[in-house]
Amino acid sequence: MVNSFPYKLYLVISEEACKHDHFLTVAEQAVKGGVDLVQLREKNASTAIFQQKAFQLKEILDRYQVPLIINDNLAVARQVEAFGIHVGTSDVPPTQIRERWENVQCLGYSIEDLQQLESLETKTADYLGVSPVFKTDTKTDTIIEWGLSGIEKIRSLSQKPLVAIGNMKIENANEVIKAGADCIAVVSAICAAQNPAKAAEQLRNKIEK
Ligand code: TZP
Ligand code: MG
Repeated sequence: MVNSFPYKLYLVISEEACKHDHFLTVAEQAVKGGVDLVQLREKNASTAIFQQKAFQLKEILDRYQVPLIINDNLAVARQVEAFGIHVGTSDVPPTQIRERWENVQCLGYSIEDLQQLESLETKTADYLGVSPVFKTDTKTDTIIEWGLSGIEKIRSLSQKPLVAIGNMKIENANEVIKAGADCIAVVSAICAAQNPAKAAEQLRNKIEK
């Protein structure tokens, strides 16, 4: 379990989301620009391919001492000795993750409705993903659009670190932080950028502002 959550700019990456460069290049550039936490989210890869990509990514991130989170796949997370795992409401629940991976350092859980906040699953998580803050083409099977008022509401009800995800970009990063988010998570704002390092740097500047 993490005692603190110092992360501000969280890259959620997949090979498919990277439009101009190989995902490993994008990840390295993003870290150079100011990303301080990375999640590998491979929805369509087999466990073998997912694991291979995770090892490759971790090797790069280790050089910069940036932690790796694995989306959903507990086996991959454990095999690569990731920093943690992120799960949603239709994945293995956080209480079971802790039973099956006693040393998990950072366990993220997506929040899709307010009732979830009272659950043991939410209390078990190290950080909460506010998912999604704004509608996004990157993930369309979502059930809510929290908006700034949603972040404010969750902030008033929970002490957990809040990670804002869903159409986060330079234009809205600062107001999302002001509404109570601790960290901004992005896919396309960095993965689809012509210059991922510059995109990360600009986002980081907005968050710090
Ligand atoms: N979970 C909620 S929204 C989302 C995920 C993985 C996708 C965010 O992608 P983008 O491109 O940053 O809007
Ligand atoms: Mg999931």
